[in-house]
Amino acid sequence: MIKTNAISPFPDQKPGTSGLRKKVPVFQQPGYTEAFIQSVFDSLSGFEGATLVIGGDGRYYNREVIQTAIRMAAGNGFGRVLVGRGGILSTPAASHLIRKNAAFGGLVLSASHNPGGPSEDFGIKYNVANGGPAPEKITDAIFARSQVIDRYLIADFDAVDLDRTGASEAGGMTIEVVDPVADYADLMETLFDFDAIRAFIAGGFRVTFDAMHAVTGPYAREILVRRLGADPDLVINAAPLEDFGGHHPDPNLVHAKALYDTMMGPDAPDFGAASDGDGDRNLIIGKGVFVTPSDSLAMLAANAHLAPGYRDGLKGIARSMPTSGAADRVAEKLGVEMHETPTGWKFFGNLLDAGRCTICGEESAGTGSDHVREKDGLWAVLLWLNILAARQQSVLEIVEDHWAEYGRTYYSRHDYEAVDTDRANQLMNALEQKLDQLAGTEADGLTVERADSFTYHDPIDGSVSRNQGIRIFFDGGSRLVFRLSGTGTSGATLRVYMERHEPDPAHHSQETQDALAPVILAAEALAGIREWTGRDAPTVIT
Ligand code: G16
Repeated sequence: MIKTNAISPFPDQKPGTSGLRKKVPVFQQPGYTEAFIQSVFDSLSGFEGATLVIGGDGRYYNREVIQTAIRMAAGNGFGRVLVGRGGILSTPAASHLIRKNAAFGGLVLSASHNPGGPSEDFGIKYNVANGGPAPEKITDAIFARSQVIDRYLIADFDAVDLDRTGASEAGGMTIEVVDPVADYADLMETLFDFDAIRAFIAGGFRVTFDAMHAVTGPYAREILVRRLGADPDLVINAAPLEDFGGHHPDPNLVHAKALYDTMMGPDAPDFGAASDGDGDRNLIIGKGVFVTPSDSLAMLAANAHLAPGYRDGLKGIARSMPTSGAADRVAEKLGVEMHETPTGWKFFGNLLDAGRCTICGEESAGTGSDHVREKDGLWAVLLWLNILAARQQSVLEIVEDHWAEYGRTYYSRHDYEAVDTDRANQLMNALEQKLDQLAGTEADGLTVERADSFTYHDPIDGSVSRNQGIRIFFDGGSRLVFRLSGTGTSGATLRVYMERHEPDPAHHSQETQDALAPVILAAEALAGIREWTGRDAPTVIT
């Protein structure tokens, strides 16, 4: 039986950089989750009888929302849902399932790298038929609908047993609980030379992977341990937990500090990596060397042809605007297109669909390719391993070779988290007001060459996205970017991105913050960060 339940709109259901992210108690308000899912369905058309993929990162409240989403899919007329066993699907695995099964779309339940638990974060994201996050025109429609929604449709049937794979019928719909790992692992085998990686590992190359008690544990065990022979004791925190063991499942130098310390220690394995809550981010650390995400994108792009899936070369490279220009130098050398998009993986979708780029990446620890339409943490790990196995070198050798050839781009991001929202907006407005007058002026020793607010013109569908961050370019090639995060759930997070290119190998071994000191000083001089935020120092430096 399908019920129509009356509901009132919630004012705060505007999807951010990657879907709707709120604290669990917000989602637990009566009707809140239902209102958002119904707003998603009401913004789509033509899904009668079609397939919907549903899965999440296993965080607190995942199972409850999955049951609701299944019943609402039936209530709204979907013909079939595919659900990951245990309610689990990593974000890239969900993207692959949508594509492989020609699904209409998918609901991905995740707040990514944000903490989980009864008073922590939850999230819902809608992905379209290409497997990628819904583009802005759909997220805008979802928000508009959420402001006037007055009812939701839900079928009435018993909770689905999420822990047993197999198909059942309920509410006029087929419900298939599927192995969350197998299809994804098989896809990875088509892209990478598993024999070479297995032989490399068997030859003594030691790999450690920190799943951060999040979704990638089962994927890492199947792929790295069972299929590639990595030491199971070095795949750590591999049991997914609803609260990620009380940590932030954010693979950066703050939240994956234990891995970093291991990799800098005397008995470090040869290769260390971590992934986030939903498995789309990656952290890469070689023995004694951290690879910044911006550098990782450039190095993966420069060497991708060594993996079977990319043997024919790249069609192009894309990066988000705040990501460093390191990959641009690779694109130039390869003679392929380089695209600069706003922050948000959704902006890569059109380029990938149109065959305008093969590899994409972001400074926020995301890298991926046209194999799915999401960034993909384990994919990045496997491409690194494939390159290492093919070149028979260490991470450090590959990094130093790359810098010697292309120069080193020093890069860092300073985050000021949970800042008062009004103050953060005022800081951005004040900067914006003076953009026109900045060229030629000096900021604590650096001269501004030009400054603007980034606008993206999508070359495929012609859409225009404005106000995507403030860029300040200095004489000599350094760059500063200011933006407010679209993924936080408390107050505002100010992100300040700094980069400086250094061509001379004699200057490639500076400490990053030292190398960027002039740009850091210029940021304070231009934006008055201390005064606006009331903070003396960033919350997180990556
Ligand atoms: C999401 C988006 C990414 C973005 C990141 C940070 O990642 O998919 O494209 O770079 O957020 O965004 P912001 O700077 O607005 O916080 P994830 O891994 O959180 O889904």
